[in-house]
Amino acid sequence: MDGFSRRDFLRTALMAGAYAGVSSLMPSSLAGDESEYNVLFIAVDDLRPQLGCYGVSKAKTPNIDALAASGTLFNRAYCQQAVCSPTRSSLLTGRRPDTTKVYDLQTHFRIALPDVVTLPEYFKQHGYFTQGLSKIYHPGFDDPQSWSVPHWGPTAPNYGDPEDLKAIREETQRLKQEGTFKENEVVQTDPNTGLTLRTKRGTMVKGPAWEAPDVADNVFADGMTADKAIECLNELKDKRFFLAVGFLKPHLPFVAPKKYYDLYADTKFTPADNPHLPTDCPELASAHWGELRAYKGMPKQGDLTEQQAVELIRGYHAAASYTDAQIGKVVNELDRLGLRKKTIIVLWGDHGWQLGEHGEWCKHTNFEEATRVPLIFSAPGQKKPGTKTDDLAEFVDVYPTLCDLAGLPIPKGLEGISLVPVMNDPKRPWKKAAFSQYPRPGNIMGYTMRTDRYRYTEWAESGKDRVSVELYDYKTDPKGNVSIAGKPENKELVAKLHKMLQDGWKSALPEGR
Ligand SMILES: [Ca+2]
Repeated sequence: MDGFSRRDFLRTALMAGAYAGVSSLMPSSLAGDESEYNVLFIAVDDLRPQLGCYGVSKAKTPNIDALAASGTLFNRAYCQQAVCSPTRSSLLTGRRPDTTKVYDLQTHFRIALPDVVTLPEYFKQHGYFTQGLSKIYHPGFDDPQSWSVPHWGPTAPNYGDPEDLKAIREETQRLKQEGTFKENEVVQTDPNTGLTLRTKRGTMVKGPAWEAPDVADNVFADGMTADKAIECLNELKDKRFFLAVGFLKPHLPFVAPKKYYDLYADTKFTPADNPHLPTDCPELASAHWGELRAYKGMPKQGDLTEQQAVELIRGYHAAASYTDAQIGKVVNELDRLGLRKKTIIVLWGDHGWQLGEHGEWCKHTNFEEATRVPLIFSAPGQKKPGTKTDDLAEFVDVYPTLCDLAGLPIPKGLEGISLVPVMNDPKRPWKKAAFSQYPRPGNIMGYTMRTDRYRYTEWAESGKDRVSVELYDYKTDPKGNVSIAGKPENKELVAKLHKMLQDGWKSALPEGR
């Protein structure tokens, strides 16, 4: 963020001496060559903080827990929009959805921001070798200029059971014969580069929502990705690298090798105890979890059975443990190669995930469970390894934080701030609020804001006065089960929070930032 925070951090770094010369005055083409630190950037799809290190004792995630024990865990980190492409576009450009204009899965950020320098691209400009593996940008919307070599993606089956794969093939064939199957379509490309800018989604034929075949890790995509990442680390070990490694689980379907389900064979899971919309919450807040309903055996409408809910929760944990094990392989290789002492690691799950809370499954809402995300930084020589902070953090902060940790100047135009001051002092006063948003059909946008104590949300149709409001007080209602926005005694509080939301993220920054 500024010279002070970086200097403050680097004073304690193992390699402080070697860093003294890195500053924003250095020609950008040389900065990476002079920088001491690599970056291992780990993106996990649909991972909420359902992890041991976040206090979830049932979760078996020893590798992510170990990473947290070596770094800083952000206990209250929030994505800017709880669905894949919008959150990834936001984090990777360091801009919020209202700037990227990516609110759906069909739009590339280069339509609104043709010249934006993405996070990996920025490191590339500073002499880093940047490489992306598996899901970093949303599938179909890669950004070739971000990478030194073409992006790599695994080719793997979605299921292990041949019967499940056969059923998908047969259903696809049937729809094609019937004439109702639609292929994914590219509807807009960049005339100069041919880059896909806008797509139209085709038919997706789904299998079961969970499966536990007795197969090796690398039969599926994430195991292949871990193998590839290990290969890349060996190739890149003498370069200054920014290696982005994406993992697909625990995204649906919860398909993981049986050994990860076996970890939970004796674990008793129970459905969420608040499986209903919060009291006095507007219907607009609900997303109705169409994503899950599309899987075989899931109800097309109405509730899940208790058994289904429990199996989904078990599957989510097993799929997260599978990814945790793959992350462990990659980090262990970094250790084995002796690269850990010069590699900054960041781990993030792209948005939260509702496991039945508020009657919701999946993401696509502005609720706490959909917007709260895991975020862990582990940097060599960091002042307070193994600390957790309750200071508010946002995904737009990842870009400037990595620049700050690597000693690169923080570019202009980013809409977040470096979290290095919090890594140095996890209890310091920090942002007053974290902001997220989610659109609904009919030109409606829901803006939400998490403060230390409250979540305040407004839903409104563009250009219209009518606004639906939600307010949760986590001090008196830790699960956010009752919206108290309409209570007469909260009129002044609602007015104050409304103003804070209107004033936006700049007004919520810490003093002096
Ligand atoms: Ca996702």
